[in-house]
Amino acid sequence: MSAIETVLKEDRVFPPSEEFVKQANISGMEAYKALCAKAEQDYEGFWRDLANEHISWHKPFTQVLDESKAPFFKWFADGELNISYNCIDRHLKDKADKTAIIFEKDDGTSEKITYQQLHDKVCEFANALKSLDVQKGDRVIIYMPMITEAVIAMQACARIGAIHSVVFGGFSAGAVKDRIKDAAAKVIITANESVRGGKRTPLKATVDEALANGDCPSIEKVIVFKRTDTEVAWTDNRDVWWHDIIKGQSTVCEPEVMNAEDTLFILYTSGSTGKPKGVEHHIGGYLLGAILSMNWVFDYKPSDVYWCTADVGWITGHTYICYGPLAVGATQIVFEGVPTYPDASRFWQMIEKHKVTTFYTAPTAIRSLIKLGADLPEKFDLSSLRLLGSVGEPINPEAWMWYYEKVGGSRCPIVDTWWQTETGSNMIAPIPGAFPTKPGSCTLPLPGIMVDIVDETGNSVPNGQGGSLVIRRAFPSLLRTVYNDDNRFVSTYFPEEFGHKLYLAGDSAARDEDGYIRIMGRIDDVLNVSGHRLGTMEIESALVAHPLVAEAAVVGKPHDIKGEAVVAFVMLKGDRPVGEEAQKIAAELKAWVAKEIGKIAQPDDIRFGENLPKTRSGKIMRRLLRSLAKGEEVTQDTSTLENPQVMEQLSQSI
Ligand code: 7RM
Repeated sequence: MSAIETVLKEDRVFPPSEEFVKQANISGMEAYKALCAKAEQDYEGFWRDLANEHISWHKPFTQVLDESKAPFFKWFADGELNISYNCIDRHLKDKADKTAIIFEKDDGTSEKITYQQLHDKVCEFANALKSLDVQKGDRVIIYMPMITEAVIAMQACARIGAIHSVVFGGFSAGAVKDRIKDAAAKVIITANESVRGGKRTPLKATVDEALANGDCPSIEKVIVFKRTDTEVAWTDNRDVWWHDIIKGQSTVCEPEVMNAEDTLFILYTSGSTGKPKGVEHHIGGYLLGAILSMNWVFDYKPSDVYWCTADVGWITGHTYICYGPLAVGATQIVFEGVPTYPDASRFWQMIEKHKVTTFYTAPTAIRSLIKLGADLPEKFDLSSLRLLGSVGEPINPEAWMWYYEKVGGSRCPIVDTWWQTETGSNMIAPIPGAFPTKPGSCTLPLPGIMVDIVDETGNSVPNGQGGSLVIRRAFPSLLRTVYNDDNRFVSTYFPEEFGHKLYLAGDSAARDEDGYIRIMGRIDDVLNVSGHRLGTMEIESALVAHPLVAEAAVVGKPHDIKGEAVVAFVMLKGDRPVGEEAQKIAAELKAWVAKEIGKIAQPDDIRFGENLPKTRSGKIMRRLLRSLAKGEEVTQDTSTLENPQVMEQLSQSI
């Protein structure tokens, strides 16, 4: 059976229960089809009505979509709003005392804050930022643990019109430095330490390292939140404590009136070439995507206790922690810890404790929890759950079934949500009160999202055939550009090969006989390790920056828990190392990559060859390396190789 046939053979179908359908925001397939039909017939009218219904505008827009500079699209371009007002202030008249955030610390204690308290804290911090001369349009880096203050910092930036760029707390000094420089950020917000899984990570020291040697001249201030009692090195005139700068600040800060097309944030993500790209999202369209998916996909109800386990360092944490849940006025959990601490029942224990109704996590977490304790969920009362979500990578049918039966009690629909940093919000996902679901399929596109699967010429492929996933029309939450690099935006996402007209997602996919979509994986050199996006080029650049390394090629291989694991093929400048020497250098290179990029990029497997397999024209044969990484018998003809003897060397793990 071909890969596509294997993927499409799934025939288990799970319709939502009658009870779920009855209470759903969108009930039944007809309701879904009616929305799709409206989008087909009157695309602009469809988005106009939704934007008017769901967003509180300071000044209403008159123009819906401006395509005059395509693919640089504008949405609601003359509208004015503030996203922090939409996430907080507009709830105060009837939900001031409703819990906005339940913060669960690593140690298992928790604290709640109401919408009124969130308002006051965001205003205080926004005023503090202003006192440091942070102005509309300035870039602010946020390098924080998963604590309420990370959300407060993001909301405060949005409130005063500063552009935030959150850097995941697991990234190294080198990665922090690259992002500060690309964004020319004025301020960085961090904490002395983060606390996860009982372990502390020194964030402030990493910031110091990034800023050392005057490498980041744009940075004027470092704001440090005191998460633990650990002392940190201090640079007077540059470093300020969070608790000091909020002292005496007013709890009122008028939201800055922003244009719908002003930039909300930049979030760096890996691509197939070069350094990470600064994906740029603008306020109005992004907010609409976040709200609609909360209602359509997460079937949001005011009584929900919503929990997305992502980190705010990724897009999922932006849209489904910082903005989406707050924009609809939800009560949500912000979790500082990890799923396996103090043990593998942490998630289930927290669902019982906080009576979580809506739970959104990643397949890699589900797979690791199955491995560590498949029977643990039944020890807890998970009856509060009514909806489960999955994001970040394809979910294998076995993990889907376990999630459905053991966690959801065969009662909760699973929304397998396909989307990307670039799309801002869910694109292909079940509408849980309308669609029957199938394990491993993200099902059908949301209303108004013109998804297609095409061949090299841009023509749709028939059901059952694989192709490249594209989106045929611009939609509000799509990225607007790559920060400082309009050319890269066009060539990556609206390439020439499709006449600059189709948004190219970079994934391959296929539809089954019902039109249900299955994502097969990336078509470019991007790996997905535990749901984290990593460019093979980035890891290769880090490796060749090591003094011993002459050349390196990185590929992925399938991994039970992580989805994909990183395999690096390395040629040293000196002789090919063997035995203990090889082990020592491999360990050194792993540590090096962790330091250059972050632990998530560390190769699982390093193999040394006296060369890499190349064609006679000098191209590294990646397809061959992928076979070697998987431990497959290499059936390809290697006779055209410049250096066939290296195949034997590179087939061995050390
Ligand atoms: C949200 C997020 C995007 C890439 C994307 C895919 C993969 C994400 C799914 C998925 C299969 C899914 N943003 N991906 N969700 N593959 N099914 N439900 O993950 O920018 O970090 O990554 O992740 O390859 O292109 S991301």
